[in-house]
Parts: sequence; C-alpha cells; structure tokens
Amino acid sequence: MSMLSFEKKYRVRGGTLVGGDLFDFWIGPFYVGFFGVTTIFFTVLGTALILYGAAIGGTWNIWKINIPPPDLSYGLGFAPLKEGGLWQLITVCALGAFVSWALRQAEIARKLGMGLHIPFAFGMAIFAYFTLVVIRPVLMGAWGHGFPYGIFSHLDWVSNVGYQYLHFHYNPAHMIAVTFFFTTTLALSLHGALVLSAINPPKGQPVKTAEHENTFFRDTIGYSIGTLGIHRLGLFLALSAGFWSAVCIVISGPFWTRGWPEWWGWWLNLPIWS
Ligand code: UQ2
Repeated sequence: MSMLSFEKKYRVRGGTLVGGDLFDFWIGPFYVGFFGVTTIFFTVLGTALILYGAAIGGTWNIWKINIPPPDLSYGLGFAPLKEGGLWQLITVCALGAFVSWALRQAEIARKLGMGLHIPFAFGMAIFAYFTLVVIRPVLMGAWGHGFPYGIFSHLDWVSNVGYQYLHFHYNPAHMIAVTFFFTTTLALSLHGALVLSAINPPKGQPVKTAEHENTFFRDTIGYSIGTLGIHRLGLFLALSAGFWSAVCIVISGPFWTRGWPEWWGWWLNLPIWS
C-alpha cells in the first residue's frame, strides 16, 4: 500500500496555483490537481496524434516510425496535418504535458512546504527541448529546423546537423556540456558508492555514519564536500549539462554558420603569435 494511506498528515489542503480547491484531491496514491488534468489531456492527445502519424507513415517497424517536421518552405507558418502539421501539434502537446507536469510538481512541493528545486530542475530539461524545437527553429526562420520524432530519424538528424558544422565536437559549448555530463556521472558514482559503502554493510557489521563518509574523503584527497554539499554539487552539475546542451545547439546556426573547427581561428589569430 502507498505510504499515504496511513500518513494522512501529508494530505493537506492548499498550495494550488490554479483552480483553488476544485481539483485539490487524490485518486488512490496520486494527487490530481488542475495540472494533473492538463497533463493527462496533453499526454493522451499527443500519444493519439503520434499513433495517427505512425498509422499513415507506412511502417510499424518501431525503429523506422517517423513523424517529421514541415518542409523548410513552410517557414514559421502552419503546415497541413500530413505535411508536418502533425509534428507541430505533437510538439504543442509535448510542451503542454511537460509544463503541466512541472507545475503539478510545483503544486505538490508548495502543498508540502518544500522547496521548488524539483520543478526547477525538470524545467531545465523542458528548456533544452524547447530550445531544440522552438527557439532555434524560430531564430532560423522555419519549423523545419526542428528534429523529427522517430528513433532512427532523430539519430539521422543529429548526425546530419552535426556534420553541417563539420565537426560538432569542436563546438566550445558542446565541450562544456559533455564535460558536465561526464562529471555528473563521476559525482553520482562517487556518491552512490560512498553511501552504499557506509549505510549498507554486510550482515552483522555496523552501519556507518556521515563521519565515516567525511573521513574517507579527507583521508583520500584531504577534502570532503559534505553530505549536503554533494547534493548541491550534483544538482549543479546535472543542470549545467542540460543548460550547456541547449546553448551548444542554439548557437549552431543562429550565431555560428561555419564549421566549428573554424571557430578556433580566434586562438590562431591572437596577436601574441606575431
Ligand atoms: C563527500 C560527501 C558525500 C559524498 C561524496 C563526497 C560526506 C555523502 C561523493 C566527496 C565528493 C567530493 C570531494 C567532490 C568531488 C568533486 C567533483 C567535481 C566530482 O564529501 O560528504 O556525502 O557523497
């Protein structure tokens, strides 16, 4: 059974952003709320549109199903349903569902008197997706610059767009993003290993405390970031990975149209070499 079935003290009224008490109730373990309703609405509609797109797409091969954005010739206008209009509606539904989910997280956090860290963090993922399918296409003047919805097709898109800039790994913001992704896995593996090594000992051995965790790292590298600090660091690293991912794609095209290797000309052109 869900914890909440016996911890009624957490089922408190209020904290809603919209609708007052109207949707302030639970169905089984799930909080509903206005944004629970809008999440379901956008998710069901978006999924139905994806299924329709797949049905008229000529294949049910899961790898090859593809719902592409409109042709570049449609610019920033609406396209007919079968010419990319489906992609446009699905994008609206996706953003509607993601933002609804974030606002539902915010309502639940407010209800419980917690910080808004979770919706803020999820908001960074939404921002990265929004950058890909809205901000960059708008800056480049056509919805056709969005990525297609399909497993292989979006991989092809990433590869093709990467090669348009000759060698995407020379993109400095991409370098920063990749570094944050790897550092996130380093920090999480250190944290997961450290916590398990301390509080999940073999049978018969005593559980250790944060004192042991701190001491392990002080003995090893002369520094411990602390039990609160590691979570601040982890959140910072993960959010930075998403943020710099959005930056690295939004500057490709709108702010830099040549190959990324060429960007490093500034280094070769420094006056100190002459
Ligand atoms: C730590 C600490 C934790 C941890 C970890 C550390 C007791 C349970 C993993 C160690 C982390 C350090 C030294 C930072 C490493 C820096 C980077 C950029 C990966 O001290 O406090 O709490 O989980």
